[in-house]
Amino acid sequence: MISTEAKTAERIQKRFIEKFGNNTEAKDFRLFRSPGRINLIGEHTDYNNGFVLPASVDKAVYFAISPRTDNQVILHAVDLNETYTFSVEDISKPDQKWAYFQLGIIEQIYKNGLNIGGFQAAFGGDVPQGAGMSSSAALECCLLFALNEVFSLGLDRFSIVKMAQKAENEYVGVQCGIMDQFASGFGKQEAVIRLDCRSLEYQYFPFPMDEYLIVLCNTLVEHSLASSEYNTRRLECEKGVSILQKYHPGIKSLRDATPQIVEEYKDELGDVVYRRCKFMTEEIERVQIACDFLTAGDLKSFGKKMYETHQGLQHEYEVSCDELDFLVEQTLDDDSVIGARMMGGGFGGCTINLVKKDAVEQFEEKMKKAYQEEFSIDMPCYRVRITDGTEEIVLNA
Ligand code: GAF
Repeated sequence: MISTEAKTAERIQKRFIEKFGNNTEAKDFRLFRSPGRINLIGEHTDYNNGFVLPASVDKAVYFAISPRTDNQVILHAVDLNETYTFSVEDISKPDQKWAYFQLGIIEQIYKNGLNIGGFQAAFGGDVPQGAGMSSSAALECCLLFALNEVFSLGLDRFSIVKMAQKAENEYVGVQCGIMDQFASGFGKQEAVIRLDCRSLEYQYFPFPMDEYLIVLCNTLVEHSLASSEYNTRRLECEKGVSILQKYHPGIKSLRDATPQIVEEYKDELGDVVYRRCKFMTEEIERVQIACDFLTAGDLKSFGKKMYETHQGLQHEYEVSCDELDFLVEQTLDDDSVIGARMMGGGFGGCTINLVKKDAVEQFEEKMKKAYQEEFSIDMPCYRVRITDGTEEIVLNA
């Protein structure tokens, strides 16, 4: 673990000790880490049963936790300095929205016929919120992984990520796909994960970081359309499936269609649904092509695919926004950037950029200046490293 990560972990552990250190159960606490994620290519493809190419990064959520002898749960949100206490059997929705993720996890434990006792936990981390880096998936995976260890629930990693996704769908109420939880749970140092979101088969591809670095530019905006439009896109894709299915009964999701099939039924799909289906079928194919470029060590061609993805997300899938488009546009005449696009659900969050290592400082300076001039916002940039997924950690004394 590099020093910035260790510092964040230490901060959470220290807070746990300050808060709970004088009760007898606290001395046996354990510390867990779940990372946020990036996604190189394959956006909105997860809920269409397609392919994605995410990786877990060195910005993470940490949980320091110990079981209690009673049935109380005490959750301390370090970064908010707020505490929520409840009985482990009571999973009704609290006023504190931040506790939905944890309660959603406890609900999933019950729904799977498992049981836990009371526990106390301090949690927090450095995954920027609203940046499209999956801070919520990290939170869910971290707590479930921790409870699985502490209460010996016997869950494997697949069950953990699937239950974490369900917590988000059923308790938090966000109809996300599986990508974020999978990336947080299955991340591997210096590798991206090609995940088949239908079968959950996955393959790691080494991602070379010797010549280029991954830099995220955080727009710091989160337009209110994000969640409503996300659900609308899902419905539009389903509508496309129901039309194509009439002619090709084997099409159960857009994963089973091709750009050629979509083209054939363009008129019947109608303008909007046609454009959603066009983007989606092309994007699913693009992930496969991009992986071939990775295997061939051709990062420049890989980067070109990222630009194509952005074009599609901007014009056909329509989930981008002015701030994201502006940032991608700034890179078009920059020789030090070989790929850039918006990342995640859209309507704000970050762009992901592949930038020549020796030009990163200049790149960041230029982007910050341009963004400041255009939007009067002091934009943060993050150089991310690809790390392992959810794990237990022990800090040196
Ligand atoms: C969000 C969702 F949570 C993911 O499941 C995925 O659909 C992503 O948007 C878009 O690719 O992060």
